[in-house]
Amino acid sequence: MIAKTCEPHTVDRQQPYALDLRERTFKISHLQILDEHGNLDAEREPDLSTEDLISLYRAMVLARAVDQRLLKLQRQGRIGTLPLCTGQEAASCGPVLAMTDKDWFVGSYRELGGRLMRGEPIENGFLLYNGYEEGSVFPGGERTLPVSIIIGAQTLHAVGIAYAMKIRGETDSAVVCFLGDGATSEGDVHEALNFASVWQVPVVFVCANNHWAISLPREKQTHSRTLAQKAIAYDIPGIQVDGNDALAMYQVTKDALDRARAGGGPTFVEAVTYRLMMHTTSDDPSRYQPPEQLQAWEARDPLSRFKSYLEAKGIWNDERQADLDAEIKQQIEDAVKAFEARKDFKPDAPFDHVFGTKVPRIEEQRAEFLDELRKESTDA
Ligand SMILES: Cc1ncc(C[n+]2csc(CCOP(=O)(O)OP(=O)(O)O)c2C)c(N)n1
Ligand SMILES: [Mg+2]
Repeated sequence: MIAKTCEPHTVDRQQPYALDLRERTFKISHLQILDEHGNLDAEREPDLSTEDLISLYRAMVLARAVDQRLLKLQRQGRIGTLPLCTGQEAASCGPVLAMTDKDWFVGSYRELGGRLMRGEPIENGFLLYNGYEEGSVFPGGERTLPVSIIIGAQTLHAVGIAYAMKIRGETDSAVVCFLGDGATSEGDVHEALNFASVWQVPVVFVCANNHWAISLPREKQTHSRTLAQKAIAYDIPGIQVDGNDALAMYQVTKDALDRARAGGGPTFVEAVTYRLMMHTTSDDPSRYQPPEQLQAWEARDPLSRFKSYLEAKGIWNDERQADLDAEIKQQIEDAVKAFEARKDFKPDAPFDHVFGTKVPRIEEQRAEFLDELRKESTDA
């Protein structure tokens, strides 16, 4: 069989032959609506109600407070290892405001704010990072996938879900999939992008470029000047957004979701943000993070700029802030109490979830594990 050569319409046969990469013709657009001082690009201000704006701010403040409380609990030995999300609140809360309950949230582990906005109880974080399986489920959370620690793997799940939607003819829902900058070096992500485009499925990838993959700086992990440009190879629109600007994150996700639901296919959003705390509680960023870089990003905090914006609109003030802080403090304390009062820990629960049905080899391992545990408690 003679294969027909198929030339993409973007190939310009008049271009002089050259291997010089300095001539790059693609362009990546960048969206920012609220700058780091809270100044607004009024022409691009999203059409959001006061209620929506306050719920967005509340979610970001709550996420910050829960994150800091989780860190303290870990340092006191009351909880296990966990990743911190401080600084990245806008990158997940903005997108979640644009989502409906019918949309699927497929996340990594850096989207605490977005998860809380999806209705996940605060207690879930405490449970999850203390080894309770129950921390991965919640009533009404059927379309919110559990935290994925396997870098990039969730992007395949997202595309699979979106493909199922397409087959079923669902046109009122789409998938928002979160990943990190480091994940773009995983094969899974490229397979996911490839099939998302081949099948033209309704998925929005939100890639949080927080400048680090543990201690590896973004520029040592990829030579691409932007992460958004990676989408071009798959013929997926790729855009860079100020990931600390909750309004821009909301707007870009809304536009991408509208496009996806209308059959327009996938979008790849690079949310430029920064991890203000350690990678996880077992990491010490002072060993690799330039202090001036941290300071520069502290000044671009997503919370303070959003607060300034609300104040300028006349819908926020110190009194409301004090009320919110007190309410959140109480809410977190209640969740800690509920979590620490639980006595129903089932140490062999992970064995329940390896396969859907019982498998002899897993059951042997369960028995061995429980036996070891019994021995340890009798020795103690
Ligand atoms: C497949 C896989 N490889 C390696 C790891 C170990 N690991 C955990 S977090 C991480 C860095 C991920 O960086 P990035 O995607 O930028 O996400 P971030 O942690 O910055 O949110 C790595 C390599 C893992 N969890 N999964
Ligand atoms: Mg990263």
